[in-house]
Amino acid sequence: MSARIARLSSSAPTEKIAAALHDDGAVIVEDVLEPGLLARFNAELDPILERVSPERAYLNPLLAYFYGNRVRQITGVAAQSRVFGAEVLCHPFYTRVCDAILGPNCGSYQLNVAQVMDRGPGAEQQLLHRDEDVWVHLPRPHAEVQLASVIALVDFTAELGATVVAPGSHRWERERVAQPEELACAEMPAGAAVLYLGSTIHGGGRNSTADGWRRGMHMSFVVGWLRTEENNYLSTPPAVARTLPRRSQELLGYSTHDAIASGGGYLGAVDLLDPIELLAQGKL
Ligand SMILES: O=C(O)CCC(=O)C(=O)O
Ligand SMILES: [Fe+2]
Repeated sequence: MSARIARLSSSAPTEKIAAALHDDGAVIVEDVLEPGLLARFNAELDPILERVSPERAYLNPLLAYFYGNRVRQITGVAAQSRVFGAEVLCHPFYTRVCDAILGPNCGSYQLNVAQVMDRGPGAEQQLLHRDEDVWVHLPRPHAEVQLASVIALVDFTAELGATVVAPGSHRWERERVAQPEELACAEMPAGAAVLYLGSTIHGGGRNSTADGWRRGMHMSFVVGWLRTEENNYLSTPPAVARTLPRRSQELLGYSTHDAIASGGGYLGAVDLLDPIELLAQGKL
């Protein structure tokens, strides 16, 4: 694993972060979550993770193989962690990067999936993949539809299973397989994040430690006109969404996707109205 991922600080100009993503398909950004926020988030996750078993049910055998049985997962994080729902999900850092990467290709973007992935001892390297392959029917080439990330909630080391990325692979032919020397390991301190495009090859790393857990926040965003991987309206139903900031409600898909200004139409209406307004009026 001798390839390198560009490294920037979260205080770097958005254009620099976006340029690294467009050039290399991935970038490590340090200090995405400030220490106080990180500590409060982890404190909220601790008791939830205590109750989670790595042996869990999955939609189908492929997903069971993909995640394996050594990973503790928290899904529907916005409904389980107030810190996530009110502060991490709508963090201004993600807004400015998503505005730059996804903004030009949609009326608005939304959360695709939010999962805490606590990869335990014995977790094997995930099958290397492109996240955007869930939308296999989307013709190629296409504009950028997804920005994905893993936030390190503990220090990410190679031994602990830091995310593995193939920089530049967003431009490769579909069939090309990443060779070991083309892979980079996203070693980074807690609070940093590795950001990658939907078309960049990557995967969770192998946890070769005897007793360490690699706690990461897998969070990705997608243009508002594609169906999301996690059903965010059911995972974070109106009763919970109502208590979250409006920006988080938007990201959870409660607002319509309005492309009328671009000559398109709207998506996601309820009773021909914008559900986020119905939520605000107590009608949802
Ligand atoms: O946990 C990681 O490092 C990456 C996870 C991932 O790529 C995925 O689940 O799609
Ligand atoms: Fe992935």
